[in-house]
Amino acid sequence: MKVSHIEHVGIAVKDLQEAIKYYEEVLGLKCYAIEEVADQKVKTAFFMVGQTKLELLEATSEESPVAKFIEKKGEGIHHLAFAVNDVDESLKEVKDKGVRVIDETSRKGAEGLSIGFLHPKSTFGVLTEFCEKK
Ligand code: CMX
Repeated sequence: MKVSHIEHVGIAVKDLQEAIKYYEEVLGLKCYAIEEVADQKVKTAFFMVGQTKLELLEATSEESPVAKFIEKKGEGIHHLAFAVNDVDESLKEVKDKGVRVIDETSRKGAEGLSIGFLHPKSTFGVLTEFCEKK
């Protein structure tokens, strides 16, 4: 597998519109897209900061991983996403090396990317995502 760069940093928020206001009006960034990812039970808002994206995440259901995260830990950094050359191959490779994967195979994430998650208990406390532009 090959990690090329940090694709995005995911930040869990309670209220997407309130959080967007902070990033736009205080930090002067521009939200370029808002997208609901039904499969992940989240609504996302994207900002470009140089080469890296910020992904704000609001839960769309109480069963959303983001709702559970906020309930337990409060708002804050939720995950780190690496761009890789091949998500399926990368998930298999890290699994073979003993890392606990959440997704055995890739699924469709925001912006049409192929994604897959590694469990934070196996990655030094950081929920880790692999992303691939198809
Ligand atoms: N970062 C770090 N640790 C986390 C975490 C996170 N984001 N989410 C959960 N944990 C920790 C919990 O604190 C808990 O630790 P303790 O046992 O020490 O208390 C442990 O992991 C288990 O957590 P849990 O609350 O019992 O939650 P679940 O096991 O039900 O789910 C996880 C945790 C990571 C498997 C689940 O959130 C998941 O599948 N995430 C991947 C999908 C996702 O997050 N989608 C939203 C983003 C989608 C997108 O970017 O498009």
